[in-house]
Amino acid sequence: MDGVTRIGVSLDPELLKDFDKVISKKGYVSRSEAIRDLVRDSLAENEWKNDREHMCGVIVMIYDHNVTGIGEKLTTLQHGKMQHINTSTHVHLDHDKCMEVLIVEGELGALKTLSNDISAIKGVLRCKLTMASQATGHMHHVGVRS
Ligand code: NI
Repeated sequence: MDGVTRIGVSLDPELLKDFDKVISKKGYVSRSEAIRDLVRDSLAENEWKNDREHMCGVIVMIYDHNVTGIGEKLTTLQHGKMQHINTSTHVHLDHDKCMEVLIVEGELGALKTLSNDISAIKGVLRCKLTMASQATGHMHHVGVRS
């Protein structure tokens, strides 16, 4: 590989054994590849600690559509925060449960608030915010749920 700097890492044998076990389960072909991913994850997580950082990511929620008023509450909330919601997809999981995925962008603090507000709605069974990357703030709005 061009343009890489090689570093030596000292690990005690037990730690290395555990590490090798985990990375082989995950399907890594080399330690270098696994370490690169760990470093990237660690740097990304650090970005997620700064609430002023402009980020993009996804909110995944599961809810019970039978709960009175839940559809309207979710729609009203999302329309109020549409500047942060790039797009949304709804999947009917079974007779009672729906999954909705929102692609979101904005200051991390605002995205956390949006996710917490969704979690607080009665009938929302799970809601998880995952950050993907720092964002430029120029994501295109291709549509929001009506
Ligand atoms: Ni549904």
